Amino acid sequence: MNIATPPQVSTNTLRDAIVRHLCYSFGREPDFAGLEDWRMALSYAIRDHIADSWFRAAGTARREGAKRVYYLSMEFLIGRLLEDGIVNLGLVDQAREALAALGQDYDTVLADEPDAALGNGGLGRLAACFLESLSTLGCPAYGYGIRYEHGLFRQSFQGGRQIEAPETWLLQRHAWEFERPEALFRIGFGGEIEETGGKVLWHPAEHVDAEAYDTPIVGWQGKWANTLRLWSAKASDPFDLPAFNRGDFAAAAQPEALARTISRVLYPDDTTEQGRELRLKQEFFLVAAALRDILARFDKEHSDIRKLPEKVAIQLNDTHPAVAGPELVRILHDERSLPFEEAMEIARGCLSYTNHTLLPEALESWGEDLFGGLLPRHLQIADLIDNAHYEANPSRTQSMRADHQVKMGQLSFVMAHKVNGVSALHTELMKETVFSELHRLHPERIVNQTNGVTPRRWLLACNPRLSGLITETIGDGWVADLERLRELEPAIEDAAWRERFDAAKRANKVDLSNWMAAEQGVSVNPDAMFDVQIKRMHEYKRQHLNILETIALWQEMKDAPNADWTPRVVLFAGKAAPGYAFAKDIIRLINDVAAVLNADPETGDKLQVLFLPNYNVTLAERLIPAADLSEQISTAGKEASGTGNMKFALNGAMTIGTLDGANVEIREHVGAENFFLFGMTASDVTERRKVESHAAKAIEADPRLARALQAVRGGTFSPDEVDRYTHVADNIAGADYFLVASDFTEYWRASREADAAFRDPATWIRKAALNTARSGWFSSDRTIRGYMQDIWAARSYLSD
Ligand code: NBG
Repeated sequence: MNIATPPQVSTNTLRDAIVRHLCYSFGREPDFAGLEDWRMALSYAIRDHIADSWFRAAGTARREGAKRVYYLSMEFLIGRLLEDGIVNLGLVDQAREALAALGQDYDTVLADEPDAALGNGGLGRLAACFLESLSTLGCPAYGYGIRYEHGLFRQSFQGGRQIEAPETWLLQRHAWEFERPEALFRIGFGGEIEETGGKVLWHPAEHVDAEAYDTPIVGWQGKWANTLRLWSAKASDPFDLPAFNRGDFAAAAQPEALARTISRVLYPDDTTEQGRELRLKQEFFLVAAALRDILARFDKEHSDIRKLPEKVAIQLNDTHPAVAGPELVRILHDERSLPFEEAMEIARGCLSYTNHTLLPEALESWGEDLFGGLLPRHLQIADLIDNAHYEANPSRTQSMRADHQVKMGQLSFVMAHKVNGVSALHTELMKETVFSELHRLHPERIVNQTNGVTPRRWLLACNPRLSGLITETIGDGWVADLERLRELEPAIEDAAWRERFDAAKRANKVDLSNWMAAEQGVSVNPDAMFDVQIKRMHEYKRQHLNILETIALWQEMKDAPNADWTPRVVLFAGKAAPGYAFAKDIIRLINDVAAVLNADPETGDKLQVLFLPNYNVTLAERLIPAADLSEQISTAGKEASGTGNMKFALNGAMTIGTLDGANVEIREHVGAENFFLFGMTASDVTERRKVESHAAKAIEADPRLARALQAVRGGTFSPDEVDRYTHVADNIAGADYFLVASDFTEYWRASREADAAFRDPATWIRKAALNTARSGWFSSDRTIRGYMQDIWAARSYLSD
């Protein structure tokens, strides 16, 4: 059970390993190697050490017959992995020096790695942080997902408009995965059901093969590594030879093309469903392959299937893998002959479900024709589950099978032994709204696990200046025990220390400014406040509130150009779902506003706006360490948690935000005086929506808002097409479901408070540093410990 730490690796050993891989894994002599060759060789040299941890961890788990945690997720937003591996193995100096000895620049080599964008946003990044924390904590675990050929689309702008291009991360060589042709499962769809002798058999009409690709995910100090297993779809019968011999080459290639469609694209949308049948196919493909794999591993180690819940914990990341309930019951009942009730109990003992949103349009529900056409036996089982649940709870009024639908939220709830929300507020709202009846029937089932982020990537690796200062001040114990950042508090009272904190932030801002000048051709003032809103584009996240306030500020600056304004650089980044027209219009509006403001000689040195294209994990790692102000301004009750909000606070940015999601807990931890709060609460929001013409009233009461809206409506930012944004202004002045108008006045007030605070550097720096010192609770290590204890009954196999 004792896990040895990996052997110390010297610069020379690492250098030799790089050269060896360059020559013998990639067939390149050093003199002829290009950047990608160096990156691949370094990655393989690092991967060797990760693989050693990985083998040791797998061996321990097997020997101990350990309970495994299985995290089923349609998204894993892992980003780049090379720096992550180097940092977690503690090999930064050695890698830098080894490359230098070979005439290569460390940062350039690292920057060559493609960013694996196998997710949309917070939900996918959370899954990635969780895998890293599971490894850091030594909890045996697998992430199961899909190996999308194309991750989230690549975004660029043309005339301010979002342009989508396919993401081609697999065209470059990918260093981290191991293909597992032996881990292959045949997955069926459609077909018939046969009932014979009291047995039910499903005969699918169509098959595809799921082939595994494994990526080891290493934890802090390389003590443990878990597996991310991604499934790729291959044709079961790759080639239709008779068709080929007839000369019909297109038909011959069809089975292959059809199958590959399943793992071709990640749905570029985290709130609505598109391409419905394909999406359901993807979900079942993931679930069916994962469950076969889980059971094969269980069968190797144990003989009594009734022990499954003691050895297997399966977490459903949102409802996307919810068909795991019926599929596991089908396997246990139809294939392994357990009585139906018992099959359901065993499945429920293994399964638990995380809800990530209350937005009604994001709660999956499938028409029974579609569902039953693709998964006929699962539809029957969903009915049986629903009936059994009704018989046990006759006071129930809502069925998961109402309106000819299969409601995946309710199905997940009924099939899970625990259901969790992702922040305290969100969990309470779940109990009061979407799951109120199920909560009444099963009051012990809903628990909260507030999200977290891994401090290895989101502080240690992405912000070496600040993390260096922290380690110098309190030692490096904080990396594995983030709450120890509290030990910084005495140092924060020391003016000289605060200056060093500030110098780190300023240097990060200079780096970002230089990068933006080089990449975007825009020079910004590094002494201005860097005010950052980065996240998916959505009306509930209210990027339009931010740009309206920016417009109002610009108008006031023009009224009094010589007043003592706090200079601001307002930065945005984020992708809009290709079918979400309003969100795309907001991107264009922001770009149009940026063009006008940045060219204004009166204000251009005080107020600049920039929308950075193609937001991804790598861009977040660049922006967050350089931020002064973190914009977390969603309509209260809509953002389940947020995790970007945690990354900013940890890196010493102040938050301007509403009482929504995890903002509530961030404010409690960092202190109300170190957080710019504004806006309505979730219950205010519900009440305000009932007020007739609430938006018109808010606009009438605030001339600043009226003037800013008038500029949007009147074509100030679209002189070539005056009415381009009339509908945006109408939306805000009309129904205004997300209460942009009603929260504007308070948001303006809080923004000016932020301006005033920023003009007093001593106070600002102290507040910013306190944000860092008090964000320790938002480590995903804390979150994962919570899941291990309250949901999975899983343990750590590390000895210390
Ligand atoms: C998102 C929420 C975020 C939350 C992440 C991770 C979905 C469906 N939900 O607020 O919008 O932080 O999940 O829990 O993507």
